[in-house]
Amino acid sequence: EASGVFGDGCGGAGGGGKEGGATLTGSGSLSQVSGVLGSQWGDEGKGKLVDILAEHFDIVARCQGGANAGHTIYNAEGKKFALHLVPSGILNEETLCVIGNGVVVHLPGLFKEIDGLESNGVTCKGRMLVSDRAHLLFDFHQVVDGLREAELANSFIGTTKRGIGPCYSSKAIRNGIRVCDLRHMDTFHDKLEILLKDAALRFSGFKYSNDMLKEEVEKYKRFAERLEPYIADTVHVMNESITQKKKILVEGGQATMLDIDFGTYPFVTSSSPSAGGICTGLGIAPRCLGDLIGVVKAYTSRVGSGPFPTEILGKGGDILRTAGMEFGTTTGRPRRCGWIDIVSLKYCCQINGFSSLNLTKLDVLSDLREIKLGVSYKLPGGKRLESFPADLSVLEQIQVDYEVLPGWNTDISSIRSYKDLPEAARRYVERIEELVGVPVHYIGIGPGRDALIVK
Ligand code: 2SA
Ligand code: GDP
Ligand code: MG
Repeated sequence: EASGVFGDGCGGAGGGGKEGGATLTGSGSLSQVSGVLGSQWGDEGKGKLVDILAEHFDIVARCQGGANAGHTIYNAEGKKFALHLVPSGILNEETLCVIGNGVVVHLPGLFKEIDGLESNGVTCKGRMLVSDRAHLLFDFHQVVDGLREAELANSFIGTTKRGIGPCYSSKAIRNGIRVCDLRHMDTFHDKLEILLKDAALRFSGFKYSNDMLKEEVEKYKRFAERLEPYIADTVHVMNESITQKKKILVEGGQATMLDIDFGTYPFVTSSSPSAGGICTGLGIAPRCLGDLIGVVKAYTSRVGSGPFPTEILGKGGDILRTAGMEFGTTTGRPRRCGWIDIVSLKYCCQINGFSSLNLTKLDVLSDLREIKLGVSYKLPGGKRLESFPADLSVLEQIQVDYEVLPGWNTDISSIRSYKDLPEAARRYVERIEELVGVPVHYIGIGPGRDALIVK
């Protein structure tokens, strides 16, 4: 039968081997290939939505980034899991998890994560595939990440120091080492030596010895054996799955405002966390993409340096950070906090074409008397900006116009139905929908799996 991905296997509502999800979507079932993407500067709560939706999908796949991501999820018993490379579908026993070609894979970290999950009763073997085209991220990439940050001194990016930029640099400059190279250990030593030599030539602080290199190669021989059952041509697997009408949910890491092209460059990550990254990072054709859900926090956070127009400095920011427990899932760094930014959110909606939004952490705003929404940017002379500026010097000058709405001053964390939310909370949600022009289908009112209102 298989008419291929250009036959009737692509797109469409529902589709797939898995039934429904209707009760979870607020407007019928999600498309055969759907995605959950960050629409601020990360940590919007993508992992939680992916974990919740996973039971309606056959596959949950990561397409970009690496162990810089930190997705915190809770299982049915309320046990906490912090995932970095393993997709957030792993807690759902029937889900196949895929680490796509666009991901950069640090094997020591991946095995540590797998061990941690397995010791907590979550099986990974037989349930997870790693693309043979994915690039390997080595310990030395992490060292180089740190050296680059140190070299930048006061203009440091505030990376997670997980080696992400250096590994994508190796990929772009075309001497990277891929997962499929683990099947050719005879040439592995020489390939790795080229990378280490490069790093030593560039950074006087970077040293390596032949013994270290040999040791690393021996380690990777063991890793190669351990990884073998996970290695697959995931491009083929994804496209065969589409033909077989299986349902695929793509889990974004980071967010559009950290996108290498669309984010606040150079204060961005080195991958494409926006919609385009799904196609390049998994080998899925654009016409196969269906519903993309933008995850947006009811306020905004950013970790690392770079422009943040609606940031609240001082005590106000501390209140949100404490109430929202805004500390990095990977590094533990305190996150900068501020009001929701409608200008950047609209920009993210344009780029990604979100079909709906998941507004998360609405509960965190419950104690505030007033809530602000950044609705437009203007230049010092008063001229309004039409779009999100590329130029950081412009972003530094802009002033944000705010709309102020009343708070609701009551605990909403046990509410499960939209109509039961206080009127002021509903007004806030509906104002966001009005300003952005995209419906909010999901509202997060707590970290737990059940703390979700479907509108
Ligand atoms: P990198 O390490 O090269 O990707 O850093 C470049 C920028 O991207 C930001 N970035 C993130 N921002 C928010 N959350 C991320 N994941 C972790 C989390 C972060 C943590 O879930 O909390 O634990 O600190 C993430 N990953 C990358 C980073 O802060 C830089 O601004
Ligand atoms: P991700 O990187 O987008 O997956 O987000 P993180 O897991 O890094 O950060 C989101 C944090 O907020 C996690 O600790 C979640 O458990 C938590 N969280 C997610 N949704 C909600 C919500 O609706 N309310 C509250 N209070 N916490 C939430
Ligand atoms: Mg995170």
